[in-house]
Amino acid sequence: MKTNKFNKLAMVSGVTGQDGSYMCDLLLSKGYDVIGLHRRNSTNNFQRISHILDNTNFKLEECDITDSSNVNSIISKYQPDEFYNLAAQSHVGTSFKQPSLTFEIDTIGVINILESIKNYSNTTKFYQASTSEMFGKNFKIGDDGLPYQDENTEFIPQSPYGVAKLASHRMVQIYRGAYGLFACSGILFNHESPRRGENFVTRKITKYIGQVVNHLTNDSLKLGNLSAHRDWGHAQDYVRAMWLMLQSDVPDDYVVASEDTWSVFDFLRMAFEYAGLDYTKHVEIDENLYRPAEVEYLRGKTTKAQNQLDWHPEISFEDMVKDMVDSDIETLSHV
Ligand code: NAP
Ligand code: F7E
Repeated sequence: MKTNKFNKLAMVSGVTGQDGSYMCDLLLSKGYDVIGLHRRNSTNNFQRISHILDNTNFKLEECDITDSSNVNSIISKYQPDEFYNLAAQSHVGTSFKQPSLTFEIDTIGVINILESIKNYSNTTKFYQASTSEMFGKNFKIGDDGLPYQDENTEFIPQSPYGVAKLASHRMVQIYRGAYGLFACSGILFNHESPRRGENFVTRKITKYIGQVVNHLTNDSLKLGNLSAHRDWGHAQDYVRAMWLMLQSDVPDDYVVASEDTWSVFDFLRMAFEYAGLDYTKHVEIDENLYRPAEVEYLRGKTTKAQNQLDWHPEISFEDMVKDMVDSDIETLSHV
């Protein structure tokens, strides 16, 4: 189906997630017809896409990427111009508790899509959501003496999630080299937004601030390791990089990052200060929230994406923190 034969057709898996929802917003704004793939849940979770459900260029289809027959029937039916695979078990902490499920979704699910594109729709351009978590403990030292990771840094993952994502990253390279598929991976560093899942650390902090400001909680905020450093950007900037990869002449892999790094503690302090709150009165360290293995330092170098895709982030770390705090204070004022 192409709802309008002049429009390009894009398929987005993980449409109920943070990135899937922003990707659909971007594609619809560019005039695409968009098919969003979601898996069946006992209750609908369309909060992030409620504003596009009535858009005539947007359609939802049920598809669990771990079911190859389901994936085959959807891809062979629509043969999309572009496929953005944003579906995953994306929580690193959860991947230690559910390693098999994480591998099933984050590796086997990707193979299902690649096989299906190869067999039924081999001109479809494919985007895979790879991750800085694949670098694990590894980094290089730059001319400025600071550690960083780029496309040539060796991957030494530290979590079941990182291993599963590295396996699918390599699979994308194999389908590109062996079968000539137009398949790209974005090695994306952490990106956040008001639509970020509530059990990732940034959103956990800003949602708590929204609850305190609106007098909805007397509980403390329990957190784990505050010393880890992350390269945090805004999801809206990052979905633009994904789209640019599929518009380029040659398929390739790209690091997408802000080139800056902050600790979890930095994020905590800045978010509380912006809301006019004293974090020392609210935060409690809970050893149970520490991970069995941690990635301590991430800072991406984006020279390749800047030079080859002309991609540059537009939203600063400080503005991203403010955006998330403002949004949670506003949303929770209506509760
Ligand atoms: P997210 O908010 O957790 O969204 C994940 C999406 O995947 C949800 O829509 C989820 O559906 C869907 N999903 C999970 N299992 C599925 C299955 N078996 N079949 C079909 N759909 C399934 O993640 P995100 O932050 O948007 O991230 C998007 C992608 O980028 C993920 O692959 C993630 O691993 C990767 N990534 C994220 C970051 C980041 O910082 N955000 C950085 C690097 C890479 P439900 O709503 O039903 O759970
Ligand atoms: O943890 C520490 C935690 O879960 C960030 C995913 O999008 O980015 C994300 O993975 C840091 C870690 O993100 C809590 O130990 C402390 O050091 O927000 P996070 P992540 O693990 O970096 C990568 C690039 C992805 O690809 C993933 O899909 O914060 N931390 N206290 C905590 N983390 C959580 N979740 N909850 C805490 O209470």
